[in-house]
Amino acid sequence: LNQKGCVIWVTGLSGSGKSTLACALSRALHARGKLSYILDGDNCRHGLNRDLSFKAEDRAENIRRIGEVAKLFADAGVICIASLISPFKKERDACRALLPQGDFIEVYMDVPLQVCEKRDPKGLYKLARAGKIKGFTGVDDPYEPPLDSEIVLQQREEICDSPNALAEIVISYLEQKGY
Ligand code: GGZ
Repeated sequence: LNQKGCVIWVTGLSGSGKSTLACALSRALHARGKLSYILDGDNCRHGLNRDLSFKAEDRAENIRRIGEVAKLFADAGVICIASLISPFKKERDACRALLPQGDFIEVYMDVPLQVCEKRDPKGLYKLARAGKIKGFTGVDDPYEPPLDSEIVLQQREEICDSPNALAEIVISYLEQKGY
């Protein structure tokens, strides 16, 4: 395998485009002959993390486990794309600390809550506003924005940039860093 492993940690609110970016990025890497693997929070909650809820301590454990698994993939030389809300700075930083300097690349999907809420692809914000989901991130549960992400993908507009364009920003960063 002619590549160096790393973790691309995609954090942001529900509806900020984490999973979409992860897919576009994985495809763009594949086209360049690079092996990647996506660890998606929502998907992992059906298997590895099916015992975890959305209360703070379970979110912390969700982040921790995905961080540990991502490290294993990176050790194996894979570009591991972890996409989960990961609302807490402390847990994100703990995942960062598992990897050698430079091998943890945090990507912040910086999309205002109002934009995510307007997109509401799964209708979850609507349910949260109606009180049918309790403790929804951004509505009645916290999100601590990263202050020092390697990459910030800002989307101030409702009409989003194409996922491929965003993926290219990450690809450029990776190329520049020799991955
Ligand atoms: C936030 C929730 C909640 C609550 C269900 N809060 O955008 P989605 O729908 O498709 O993905 C979200 C997913 C969040 O799981 P994560 O593992 O990424 O979260 S965390 O890192 O905080 O552990 C959302 C859906 O699950 N979802 N209930 N209460 N998002």
